[in-house]
Amino acid sequence: MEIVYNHRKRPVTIEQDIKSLALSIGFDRVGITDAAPFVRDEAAAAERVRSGLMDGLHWYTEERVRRMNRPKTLLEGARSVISLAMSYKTTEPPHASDVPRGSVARYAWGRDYHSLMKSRVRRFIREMPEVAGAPLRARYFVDDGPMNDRAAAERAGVGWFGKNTNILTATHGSWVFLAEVVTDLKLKPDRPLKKTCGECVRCIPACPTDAIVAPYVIDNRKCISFLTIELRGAIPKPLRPLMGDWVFGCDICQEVCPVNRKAASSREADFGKRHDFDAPDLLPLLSLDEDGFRQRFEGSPIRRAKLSGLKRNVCVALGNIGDPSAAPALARALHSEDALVRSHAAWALGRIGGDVAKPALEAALVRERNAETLEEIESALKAALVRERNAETPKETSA
Ligand code: B12
Ligand code: SF4
Ligand code: SF4
Repeated sequence: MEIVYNHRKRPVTIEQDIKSLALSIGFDRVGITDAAPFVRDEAAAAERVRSGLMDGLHWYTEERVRRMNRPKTLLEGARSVISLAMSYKTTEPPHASDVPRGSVARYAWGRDYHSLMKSRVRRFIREMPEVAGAPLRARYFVDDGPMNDRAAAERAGVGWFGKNTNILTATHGSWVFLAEVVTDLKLKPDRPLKKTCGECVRCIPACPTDAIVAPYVIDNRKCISFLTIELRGAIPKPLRPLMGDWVFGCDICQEVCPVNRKAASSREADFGKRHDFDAPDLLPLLSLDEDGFRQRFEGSPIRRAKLSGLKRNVCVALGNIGDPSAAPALARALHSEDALVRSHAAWALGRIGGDVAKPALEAALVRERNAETLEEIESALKAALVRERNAETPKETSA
């Protein structure tokens, strides 16, 4: 191993210099592993695909699983993988509660992490050869490439797998984004941490949709993060009442995690909240058009849901919040050009019921031409009627 000396004449390894460089560029944790395959993770992920738990993510195939767990297939001559983590934990802003508001996963409160992390990783790679004292080849991954980010982070000692499948770091909890640099530079690997969740299982029963089907195993199809961000099309009806007010992503299994209680905050101002992104006022979102959506969510991860998906999520959240003040806006959404929005607005009106919802649903029943939406309106009307009947039936008292 090559050893260089700093000005105090203490030996400093290339590995230490590379880590110092990463920290100076803004990463919060850094670790190194070799480029051997992630054998356990490949087997687990392939099994997950075969058993249908990754259904809905059409790009998540067995072929992708093979590539993302074999760093040597990603860069010719790959010898090391540098795992980088950056905290996105920013402080919770206060909000007035006079209007129905939704919840947005913390990672989406600020600027899109892909662009920010990518520019930092590029800088890291540019400056690495000088630190290493040798030319090198490198390829980087920030979430969207064929690389198993969590498997690399675990083996590089950046953190450990929580039972909710998130990587937990000792300093910043699981509120970290992960990225990797695969390089042909030979570096001394770090050891995986010895830490585990121990006896704790808090996140498992906390998941409202029971998506954590076993420790370290998520059923993607039930995860609110998948339902609100990745799913195109209707949200399965049995899951809607369980989704609460989440309109983009979900943080419940991280919020309940005791390790996150002590998590240090992000140094990155760009991850800080933008106006009304963390707990958006829901009703104005229902009347956004494509231009308005683009302007409002410029540079935000929320754009990934697309306007149609976001409005669908807003309808579900409003149905779950159950505030009658949302009924007029939902009634207008029954006139949307988008059948997906009409269907979910109908569902929400069925949950809210009352003097605005019922006539709006009856009128929609007459004009609707889309078969699936018609079915949604019919069952929403039934739900509204049951609600009305229950409200009229006097409750038994013990007196
Ligand atoms: C697909 C995906 C999703 C899917 C599927 C989630 C999932 N659990 O895989 C959906 C859309 C639901 C999702 C949601 C979220 N995601 Co996501 N997602 C990914 C992506 C693109 C691939 C992950 C993957 O391969 N999953 C496949 C399954 C098989 O892997 P796994 O669940 O991690 O399971 C592993 C363990 O079971 C392990 N294992 C097997 N046996 C055993 C046994 C033991 C004892 C142990 C310890 C481990 C272990 O092997 C498996 C494979 O590595 C990565 C980016 C990337 N390229 O890696 C981001 C990524 C995992 N997501 C991320 C984030 C932030 C989220 C959300 C928090 C966003 C949100 N707030 O809404 C949620 C968290 C939900 C959750 N509890 O996992 C971060 C996680 C950062 C971290 N600290 O871990 C990543 C790494 C993106 C990034 N670069 O920062 N995500
Ligand atoms: S992100 Fe939400 S829905 Fe997904 S596993 Fe965690 S608690 Fe469950
Ligand atoms: S809540 Fe408990 S079991 Fe779940 S990830 Fe955190 S420490 Fe692990």
